[in-house]
Amino acid sequence: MTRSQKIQSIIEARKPMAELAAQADASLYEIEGQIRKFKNFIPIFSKNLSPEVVANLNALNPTIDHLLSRLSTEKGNIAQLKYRFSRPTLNIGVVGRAKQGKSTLLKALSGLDDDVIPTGVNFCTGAASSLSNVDNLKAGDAIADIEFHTEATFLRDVISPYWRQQLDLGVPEPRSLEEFRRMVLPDKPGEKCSEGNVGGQLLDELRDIQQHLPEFQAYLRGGSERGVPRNSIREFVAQRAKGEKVRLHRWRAVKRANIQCSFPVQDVGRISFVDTPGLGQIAIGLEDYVRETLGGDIDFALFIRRAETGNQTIDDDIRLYDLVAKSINEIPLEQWSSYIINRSQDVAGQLGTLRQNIEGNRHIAFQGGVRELDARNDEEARRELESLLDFLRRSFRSWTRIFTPNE
Ligand SMILES: Nc1nc2c(ncn2[C@@H]2O[C@H](COP(=O)(O)OP(=O)(O)O)[C@@H](O)[C@H]2O)c(=O)[nH]1
Ligand SMILES: [Mg+2]
Repeated sequence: MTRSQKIQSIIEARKPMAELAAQADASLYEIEGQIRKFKNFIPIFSKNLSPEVVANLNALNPTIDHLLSRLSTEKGNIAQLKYRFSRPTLNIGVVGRAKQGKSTLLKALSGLDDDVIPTGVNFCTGAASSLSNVDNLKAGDAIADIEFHTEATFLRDVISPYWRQQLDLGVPEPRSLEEFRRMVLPDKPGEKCSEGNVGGQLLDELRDIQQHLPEFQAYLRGGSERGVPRNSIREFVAQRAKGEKVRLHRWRAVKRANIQCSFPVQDVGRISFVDTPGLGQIAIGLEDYVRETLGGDIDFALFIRRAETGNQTIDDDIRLYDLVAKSINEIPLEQWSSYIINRSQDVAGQLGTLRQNIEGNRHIAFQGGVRELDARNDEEARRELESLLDFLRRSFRSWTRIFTPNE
């Protein structure tokens, strides 16, 4: 079976689940309607009933409201599943801290170059982007739709998180962009800052955003710019221009880039990769995206971390895992993730400890396995994609259990 056939078979295998989700959605809608009807009848029939019965019926109201609110949450979850299962592409996302080789791995898997998937020594990916393989472009070509923040979403998603971090800045959170632009930020975090050294880094980053606001402010108009050609994509998504010397700032205004490309790698079929900037102390606003949206955007998460000498603690991995897990309620993250240790020649001996720490931790689990590869080795990366597809083909079959837990 060719790779694109495998991908197609995964996409087909989940269509019945989209149908089950639609049926579940219809049932919930019906139940909700009946409960509302009952609630509305109480005052109408009360006229003919004894005060005691009326009091008993009215006492049911809080329970009814609670039920209705639970139903509404449940409907939201089901809608997310329906969307996920009826998607015409297989979406694979990379998650990890900055500089772990996320973009490098996606480059190897797709065959795309740095114009479309920027990588670099200096925090290169700025904005989250999805890269979809289409067949109406020349191999290697790409064209992007860039979605921008409005002033309001920029304040909410990018600026506000800095005030949620207890930096004790001594200035109130800005209510408008103009207020942010004119605000005098302190030289260092206040005494009540509970973030330690990180507090100073965060404040520097906030100051950096403020200083460079003139370079991207004009883009904070919402909507999207369509048809951005291949050679301009980097200006919207990367933190550095090619060669990594010149800093770029437009990515700050970008909510997301949707890039259509023709992957130079043969036979990848209807696949989409989602590249995310590094999560960690920096780029805190991105955490909201990961927690709220990522589970809807991707079918499978590849956690990736570079093997390094020294520190093999996994606190950050656990934090990231929890964040991604929250983005979808119905399917445990364990079922749609694997952990990749990005190995390089120089630290081969260190892998054991990291692997033990990951595999030995009860809080995190990866049914796709804990795997080792060199993200810069195209052959190895592509072999990994092959085993991932085989895993997905096996595992999607068992997912119908979400809707029929007793079988
Ligand atoms: N030595 C070494 N460098 C790597 C490895 N993987 C990626 N890099 C380099 O590390 C830098 C960061 O990689 P990138 O893919 O941009 O990381 P991302 O921030 O996770 O997307 C780049 O300069 C890569 O060439 C690896 O396994 N070993
Ligand atoms: Mg990157």
